[in-house]
Amino acid sequence: MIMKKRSLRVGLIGYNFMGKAHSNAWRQAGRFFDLPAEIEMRTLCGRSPAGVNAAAASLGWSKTSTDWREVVSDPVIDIIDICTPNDCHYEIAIEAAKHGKAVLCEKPLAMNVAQCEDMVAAVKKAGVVNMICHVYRRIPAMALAKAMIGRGDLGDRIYHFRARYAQDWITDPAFPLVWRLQSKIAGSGSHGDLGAHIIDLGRYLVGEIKEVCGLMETFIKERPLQAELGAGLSAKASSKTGKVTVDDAVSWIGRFKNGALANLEATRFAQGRKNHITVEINGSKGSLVFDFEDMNRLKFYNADDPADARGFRDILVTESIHPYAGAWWPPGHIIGYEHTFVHAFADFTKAVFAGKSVQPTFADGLANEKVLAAVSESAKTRAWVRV
Ligand code: SOE
Repeated sequence: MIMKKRSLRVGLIGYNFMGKAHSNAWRQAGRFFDLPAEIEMRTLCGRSPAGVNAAAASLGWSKTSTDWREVVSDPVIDIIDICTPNDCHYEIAIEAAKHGKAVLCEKPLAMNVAQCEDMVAAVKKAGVVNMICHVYRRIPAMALAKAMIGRGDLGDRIYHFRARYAQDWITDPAFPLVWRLQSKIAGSGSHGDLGAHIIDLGRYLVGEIKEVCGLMETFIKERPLQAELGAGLSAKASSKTGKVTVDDAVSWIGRFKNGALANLEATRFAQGRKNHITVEINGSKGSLVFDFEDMNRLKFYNADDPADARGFRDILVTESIHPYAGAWWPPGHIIGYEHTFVHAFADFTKAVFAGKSVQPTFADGLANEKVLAAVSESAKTRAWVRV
């Protein structure tokens, strides 16, 4: 369905850490990218009336609601953006699709493969544009890596995809049992929260994954219950305790359909690692290396360089010819975390206007979920599992 409107109205469900990142991106996308439609930040939705009103005032939303059903059925809204905890994605996305809204959903897409399948079927049936928020695909260095691999800079074979996503915000055993540590709300722990992102990068850069063999660990099995949620990922503990029902860390190896080997790790127990994503890809003619803490750079080794001058070259991905970079600042004036959301939302807005979904779609969310499920099964059964 091609949009005729010159203005697209957004309803955002959820206003914590991700809600803030999404609000910023909705505000910035049309200011830095040439979009075919104006974005109107119409309604912010959340459970607490005081919380949602305060968030709307500071983040720039015109209206508020405490009832997501009211927002998804509001005829003036074109786009529903879902930033809630994982257990709500399913119901909200399906209802939004039924009401003909374009849907943007945080990752992981849902709690399990069956839910993801239903969500893919719902957006397909409704013919609505859909996207899952794996924003790290839109780091200019990652988009450049994709282009370089596509044009053969690493050769005609990829041998290895190695990726690690490491954080340390729950290493203190006194850190409370927030929703991200409860399987009934989050589905899984570091696996779906962090691992999903690097699985998505692997599929984006190298291809589909065929089989996996993994292990998972929950280092701290009991924690104080949450008394109060704070800003960002912080929370206050109460005196009662409860069981941690998700993984703290996961490691796995696997094989892509094209024969490349996968080696991935996601953990929230890497002291000193705050939001550390590293990727290394080795091909028959070269390698690429990326580190999110230095996200404006991509390292490239070209085996065809003269033998006495071979080595990793350091590409500062801020030239106007680089993906997304031209929309921002002159070369060398670097960008950060929040820009990845702006890039995704600019592309999504263009897609909604054109009536064509843009990657990563809900189908990618489903494909990622199948890998997550296969790794979980492998960790449980201690065997290789086909995806
Ligand atoms: C918390 O671990 C978190 O906010 C994730 O939920 C995001 O997906 C990740 O990109 C940053 O860390």
